[in-house]
Amino acid sequence: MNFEERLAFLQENHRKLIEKKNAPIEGNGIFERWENPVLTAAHAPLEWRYDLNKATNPFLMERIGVNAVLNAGAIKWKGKYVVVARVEGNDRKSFFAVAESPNGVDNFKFWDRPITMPEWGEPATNVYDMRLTAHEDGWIYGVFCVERKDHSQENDLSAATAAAGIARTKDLVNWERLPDLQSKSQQRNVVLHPEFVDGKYAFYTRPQDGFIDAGSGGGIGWALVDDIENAVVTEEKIINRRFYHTIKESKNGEGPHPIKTSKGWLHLAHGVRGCASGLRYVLYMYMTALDDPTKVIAQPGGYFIAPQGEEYIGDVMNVTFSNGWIADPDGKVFIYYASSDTRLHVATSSIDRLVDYCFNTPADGYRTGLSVETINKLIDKNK
Ligand code: BGC
Ligand code: BMA
Repeated sequence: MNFEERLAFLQENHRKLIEKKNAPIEGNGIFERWENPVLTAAHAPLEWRYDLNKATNPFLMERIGVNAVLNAGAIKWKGKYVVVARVEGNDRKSFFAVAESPNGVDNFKFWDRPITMPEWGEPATNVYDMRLTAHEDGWIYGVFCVERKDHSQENDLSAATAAAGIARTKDLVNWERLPDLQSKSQQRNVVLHPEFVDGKYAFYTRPQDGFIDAGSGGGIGWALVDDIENAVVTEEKIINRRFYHTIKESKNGEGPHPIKTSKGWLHLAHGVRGCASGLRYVLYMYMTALDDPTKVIAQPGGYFIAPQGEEYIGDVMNVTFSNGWIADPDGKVFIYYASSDTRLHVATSSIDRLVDYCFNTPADGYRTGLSVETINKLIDKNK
């Protein structure tokens, strides 16, 4: 193909991919997965990847590769379904980029440029997994993981530190960076609660012993912060614990901020267990009380979404991860989850179904005997 033919070929394929219609797949009744991923590396605009000038790129070769589009924050904004995705280049550096869709399930299109995130402190080696919160203070916040080299261990090339970066915006284009959340431990999966609690900003945290190990961290934490422009964790209480021989034995973390329902705060989180093939990441749900977002009132046992089919395959196998969902005024819920750190999918459900799921799915009994007892109860009921 000559330059012009190749350009037409690339543009046509890109347009077809973006405009591809999506369709729901009937499943377990709790949610519907949709057939096609909503964002992949191939959705990245051609202008980000190709020098489109014939004089400087006569072979029309890709100059900058995009490796994956994954873990996206999500928000309904000006009537559009908007995600802030983690886009990862072939160089393993990830950054944030906004994509929008008219219907939440297909036609996701990236805005012209990725987000230029201002730095705070030592410039980050990597940033990822932004949680978006339209806070009652009027700002849209993005809280994300900031990874830097751990300079206390220069001989270990993989030694790193994780902290929660905080930025805010009114238009999703211009971001004001605030100081990182100050905390005794390293932090990943930090999420800002949308409402003030006791007049303070409230964060879901995930204290960890080191860069990878949640260790003695205990689970998903909660901390109240006086000043968002100088956010310091003084007290942290664990609100959703990890347990032996469950889907969240080794780690867990809050997903997007919880959705407020008439029955309580509806939470989406991820749980991790270690096995011979590595870490397995699945999604689970729980609910907390409206008058006390730290009090768990429902904890369905087991996972809500786990990898299935092609979702198993990718850069980091056996991973489903979510940091974004959108609840429409009519109660429809769009859950954006990534598979195997490679692509972004959508599953849809409703607030009523998810609340029903949380209250009526048996809790984990923590031992096999109780699992059998629970099944027998259901069989008796069905007799
Ligand atoms: C990766 C993340 C991962 C984290 C912990 C980072 O370097 O970019 O995707 O969650 O390490 O394994
Ligand atoms: C984590 C997350 C994600 C990622 C997952 C699996 O720690 O923060 O970025 O999806 O690991 O690699």
